[in-house]
Amino acid sequence: MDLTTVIPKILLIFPAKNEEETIEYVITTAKQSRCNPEIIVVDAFSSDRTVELARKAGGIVIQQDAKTFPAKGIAMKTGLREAIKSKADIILFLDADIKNLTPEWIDNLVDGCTNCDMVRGYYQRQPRDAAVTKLIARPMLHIFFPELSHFEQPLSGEVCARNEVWKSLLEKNPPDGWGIDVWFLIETALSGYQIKEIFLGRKEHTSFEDYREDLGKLAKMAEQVEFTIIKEAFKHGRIHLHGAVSI
Ligand SMILES: Nc1nc2c(ncn2[C@@H]2O[C@H](COP(=O)(O)OP(=O)(O)OP(=O)(O)O)[C@@H](O)[C@H]2O)c(=O)[nH]1
Ligand SMILES: [Mg+2]
Repeated sequence: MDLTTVIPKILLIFPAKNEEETIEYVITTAKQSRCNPEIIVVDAFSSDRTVELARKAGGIVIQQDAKTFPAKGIAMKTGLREAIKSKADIILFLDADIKNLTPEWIDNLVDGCTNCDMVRGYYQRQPRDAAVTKLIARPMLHIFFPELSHFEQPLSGEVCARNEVWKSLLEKNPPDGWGIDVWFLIETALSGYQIKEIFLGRKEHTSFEDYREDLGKLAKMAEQVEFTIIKEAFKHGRIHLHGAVSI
C-alpha cells in the first residue's frame, strides 16, 4: 500500500466587486466541495458588505493590488500571486456573482485537471446574456485565432489549472482589465498547453441583471476584450489572417 500519496492543495479564488448579494452563498457552497478548497476573495475595495460577509462565511479576504478600474485582471493577478506563494497545487477561479453554484462545479473543474493543463467551464446561458462573448470574443477569435473558435465560453470566469501553468502565464504579463479571460485562453493554447471545456449546466449570475435593460453598460468590457484580441493577434502574427478567413 502506498502511504506516501499526498492530497493536493486546492485554492479557490473569487474576484469580487460589490457582491454582497451572493458572496456568502458562493463561499458556503464552495466549502461543500469534496476538494476541500482554501478560499480567497480578492476584493475591489467594495463599498458594500462584501468583505464582512466573505469573512463571516470563512473566506480569506485580500484587496486587489491597485485601485484602478476595471480591474478583473488586476484582481486575478493579485489572487494568483497569493496562491502561488502559498504553494497551492491546483488553483481555480470562480465568479462571485453566481446564483446557482453547486459544489460539483468545483469538483468537476478540479477533476478535469488530472489529465489536462487547463479546464474551463461552459454553460447554458439566457438568450440575452453574454453579449460580449457572442458578439465580440467569439467572432474575433474566429477571425484571428480560428483554432480557438470552438470554445463556447472564451470569457469564462470558471477556470482551473495547476500552479506551474498559472505561474508561466503570469510571467507573460497578463492585462489588468476585462481582457484577461480571453488573454489566458489565447496564451495558454499558444503555449502548447491542453485546454478542455466542461459543461457546468445553467449559469445564473447577478451581473446580467445590471445590463439586461441597457447593453451599453458593457461598452468598456467590449472595448477591452476587443483590444486584447487585436493585441494578441499582432503579437502572434495573425493580423494578415483576416483576408483568408471566410465569415
Ligand atoms: N476584485 C475585482 N473583482 C471584479 C472586478 N470586476 C469584476 N469583478 C468580479 O469578477 C467577476 C466577474 O464579473 P461580472 O461583472 O460578473 O462579469 P461577467 O459575468 O464575467 O460578465 P458578463 O457576462 O458580461 O456579466 C465577479 O465576481 C465580479 O465581482 C474588479 O474590478 N475587481
Ligand atoms: Mg457575472
